[in-house]
Amino acid sequence: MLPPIFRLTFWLSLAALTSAAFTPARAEDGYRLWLRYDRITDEPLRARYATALQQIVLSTPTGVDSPTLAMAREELAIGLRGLLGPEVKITVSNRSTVELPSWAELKSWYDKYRNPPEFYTLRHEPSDRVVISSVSDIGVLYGVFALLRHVQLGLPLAQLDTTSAPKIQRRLLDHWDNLDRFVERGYAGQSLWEWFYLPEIRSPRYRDYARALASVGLNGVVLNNVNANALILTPVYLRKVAALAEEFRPYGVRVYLTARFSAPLEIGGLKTADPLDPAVAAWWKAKVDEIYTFIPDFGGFLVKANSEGQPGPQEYKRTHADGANMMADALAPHGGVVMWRAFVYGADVKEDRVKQAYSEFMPLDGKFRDNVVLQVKNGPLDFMPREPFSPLFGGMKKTVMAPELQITQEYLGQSTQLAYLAPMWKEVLEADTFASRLVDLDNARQGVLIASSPTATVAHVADGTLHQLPLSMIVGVANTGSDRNWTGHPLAQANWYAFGRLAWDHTLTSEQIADEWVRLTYGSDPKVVATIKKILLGSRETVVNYSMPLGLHHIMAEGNHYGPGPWPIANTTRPDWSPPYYHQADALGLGANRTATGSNALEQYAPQLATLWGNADTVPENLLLWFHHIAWDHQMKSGRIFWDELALRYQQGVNEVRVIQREWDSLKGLIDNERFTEVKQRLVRQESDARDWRDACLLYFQTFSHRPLPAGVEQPAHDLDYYKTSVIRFAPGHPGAK
Ligand code: BDP
Repeated sequence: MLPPIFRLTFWLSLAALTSAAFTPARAEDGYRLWLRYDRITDEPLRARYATALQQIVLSTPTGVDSPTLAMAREELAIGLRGLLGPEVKITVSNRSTVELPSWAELKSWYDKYRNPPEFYTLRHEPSDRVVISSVSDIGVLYGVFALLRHVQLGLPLAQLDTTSAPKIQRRLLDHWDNLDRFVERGYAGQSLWEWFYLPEIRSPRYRDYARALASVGLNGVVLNNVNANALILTPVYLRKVAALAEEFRPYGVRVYLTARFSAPLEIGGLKTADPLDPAVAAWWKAKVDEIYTFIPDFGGFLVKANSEGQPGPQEYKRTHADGANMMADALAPHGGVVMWRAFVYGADVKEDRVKQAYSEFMPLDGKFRDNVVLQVKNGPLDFMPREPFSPLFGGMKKTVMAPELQITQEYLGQSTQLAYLAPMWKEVLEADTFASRLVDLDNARQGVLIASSPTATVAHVADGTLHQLPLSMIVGVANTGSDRNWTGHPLAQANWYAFGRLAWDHTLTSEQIADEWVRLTYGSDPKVVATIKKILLGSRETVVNYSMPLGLHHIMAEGNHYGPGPWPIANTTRPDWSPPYYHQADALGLGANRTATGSNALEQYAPQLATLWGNADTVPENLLLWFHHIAWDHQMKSGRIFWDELALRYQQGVNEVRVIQREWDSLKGLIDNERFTEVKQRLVRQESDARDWRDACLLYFQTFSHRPLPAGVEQPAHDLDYYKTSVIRFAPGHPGAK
């Protein structure tokens, strides 16, 4: 097999060859993602770049070459050759001739602000040299990707000079991948990890995957499913994990694993997994020491405990903190962390499910070790198309919290429908928790390395600035798989890209990220850029409109979570898995009353928010049914009654898909036929799915409202029974699909 660098080169040069030689008819399969490096067609621009970029200096304190710098040089050489043509002289040096803060000074910033040295500085010198510097090799690699992005986007050279540092330290993808390569809630084929063939046989995709991660600044990956199998912790699998870690390492990507809490019983021969039992703690310590002999830079464990049937400390009458701290103590000497998930809710608990995580974890604030991160889904329920932010972000003050976002579109049309998720994530990251302001304003004003806004948004919790905690992390549940284009839906690549860019810098806007991604992926034709951007930016709201508008949630089909299913689930022992638990439809109206007269989930938010959201007239309309039971004839802001508004929102969602279809059709001939057709076909399916959502939900809710559909809403194609009995079988990504 070719050494990795050549595999990469071979793959890229093949791509360049096919693109140059067979432009009109080439098979455009999407494999190259946003790293295409096609020749710049604007000749004056290309010539300007070619002159300015004749010499590139990669500058680090040591100036010594390394595997990471080798990747950086290779990437630059391939990228600039593809984009500009002539060969570029690339050197590694320890001398930066431009005026930079001293290395020592830069390093002290990092020590002060706790960020690892991953920043980069780009300088274009008058002598037509570009210097990319950092205190670390990985920082230089990030700088290389930034330079290539700059050129790909055709930005002016005058704007090249920048310093950029990640706002969040650990920026991770979580894979819900099983050892048999089934991906739970994965819609892009099988797992990328070929466990059977590892460690000897290594797919070139491993490097390409890590390269894609590094290109957007992601630096960690949890390889396996939160519904974990303890076998991953046995030496046979650790050797395989070590092989993946080796492939990823030059790209600055560290490997993490999920740890099954009952592993001491399953693979350790112990009789208990009680975290306070010394033998259990000793077993984990030995296991962790062993892991580090295989993977010296192992990142740590992710744990789903006492949730949806997963084992945990509560089986031994211990707290989540007892469990997390026991593992954290084993990892601490090696610099590893424990990500403990807050996604817990009990089968027997009577409390409103959306309140349970807060009730469970708030009393534990301050009880976790420094190297424990509480991993909190963005909303209090479960990745719905729209949720308010989880109240834990505003509540806990002494616990490091990592927002967990879902890149894979479990509840937003999976890989069949289009939903660009950056606007959803921004909504959460920018939400003001109204938590007490602890930000050091003076530092914020001066420092480029900490957030400049004094508000207490979820982003300020995530980047650690709000409570000045020593660690910061953000996590996205991956949407990648073995499909040739990585993500199934060609436009879902934008979500992978957007997650990485936001993890690096949460102040970027959805629009900026969409603009970048479209240009990198489809080229800079103004009509193509404007059209795809417009389609992307509105797409998440469109899915909300035709599936769960006005704050509706959890009304999807049972099990596969794909289509509509607002009716009760037959024979379930879990009322909290049945949609009426959430929508509470009755003769009076619709929606969950979470005000003081209902479950009072509002009490978990800051008083300012509880007041604002506790009133049906002041709560944002898009969260109305999350917090209120609304009468069918309630007057809405539009002047319509609620029932009519609801019906028209569903119709609006369908209409918007039709607009997207027309806009996409206008791109025929302007982009390659392969990706054009793939998206076009998916949009046909999306329009039909949107009608199903509208019809099934309105017919079902109509059995309570007893009102006619207002003018402008199309009549359903079938009766309610048809939708109730149309069960989708063998849907992808559904564990235990039948
Ligand atoms: C739910 C998924 C389930 C996951 C669970 C989790 O349906 O497959 O195991 O989240 O996050 O959304 O643990």
